[in-house]
Amino acid sequence: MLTDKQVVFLREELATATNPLFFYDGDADGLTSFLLLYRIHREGKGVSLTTTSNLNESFLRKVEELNPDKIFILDIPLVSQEFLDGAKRPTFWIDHHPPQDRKGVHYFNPRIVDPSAYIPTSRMAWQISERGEDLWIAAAGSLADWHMPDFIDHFIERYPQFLPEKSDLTTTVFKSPMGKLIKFFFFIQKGPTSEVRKSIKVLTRITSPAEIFEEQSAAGKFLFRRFSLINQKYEDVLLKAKKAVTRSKVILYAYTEQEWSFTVNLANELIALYPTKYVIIARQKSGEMKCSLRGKNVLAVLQKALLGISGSGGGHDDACGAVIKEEDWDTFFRNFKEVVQTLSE
Ligand SMILES: [Mn+2]
Repeated sequence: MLTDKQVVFLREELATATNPLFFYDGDADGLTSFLLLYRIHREGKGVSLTTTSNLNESFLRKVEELNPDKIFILDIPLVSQEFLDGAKRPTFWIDHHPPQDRKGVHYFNPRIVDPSAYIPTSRMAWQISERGEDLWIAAAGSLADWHMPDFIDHFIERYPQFLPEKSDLTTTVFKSPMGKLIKFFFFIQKGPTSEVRKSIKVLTRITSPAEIFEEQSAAGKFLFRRFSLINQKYEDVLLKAKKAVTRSKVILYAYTEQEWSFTVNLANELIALYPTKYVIIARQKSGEMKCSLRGKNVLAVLQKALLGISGSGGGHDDACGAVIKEEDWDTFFRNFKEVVQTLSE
């Protein structure tokens, strides 16, 4: 968490910004972090990173184009020194991935002090915001990053239709109506750029989740329709993925959908529903298999299975990603199953 002093400092920096530029990660934690901070003063612009998690010098074009007086970087794991040197503006970076060593930036990361801390960026953005109307955005952001927020009782009291009672993360995120609200912040960022941009613009003005989910305004109706369409596509693939579950320790679901990627969401939902298994969700695209992998120490399993394979991967101990050349896929998968097999012996 941010200290009281840091909260006061960041509030002041936001208040005195006239045209802040927010770079944020294109997932639910990133988007909710942006919304929470943007909605305090409704000034400036937001730019999401969708295809990379590295804010490098190629993004200096955006800085020149939008000419901000300050830059806020939210939930982005990597920022290049060249970007920071070239930006030439006061820059504030709030994140919770492994700490980086950079100069010329006000860097806020709870893992600098406590390497085991797990505080989503949106939880810190909520410390800065505390704008009562936005409690639902903050709750969805934390839960989307697999963190039960300490203000959940307050949320339940205010929005029992989304969460009738306190429970564990799996039940809250995947087996309660809250699940839809969390998925909303992921799925609204998928699809054609122009539609995503419009959706986020509309979202900066929404006053309650009921405005969306009960279609209480034209803006809410627009967002709900768009979410429902994407969510239906997700439900279709989820159903197919669940059918791939057998007695085997490894769940593999490979799909080819070109336009819509649900890989990360599918992997997270399946491992929550089948916590003792290993999950591989693979999307076939341009001669490669892009995978999300989940399971106990799956990173170590992945590293062994990758030996001699054209492919690469990395991430956290229990959740990682990999890209494998299509022609090596069968060998890779055989390796993977063998490593899992030796683990359970
Ligand atoms: Mn995050």
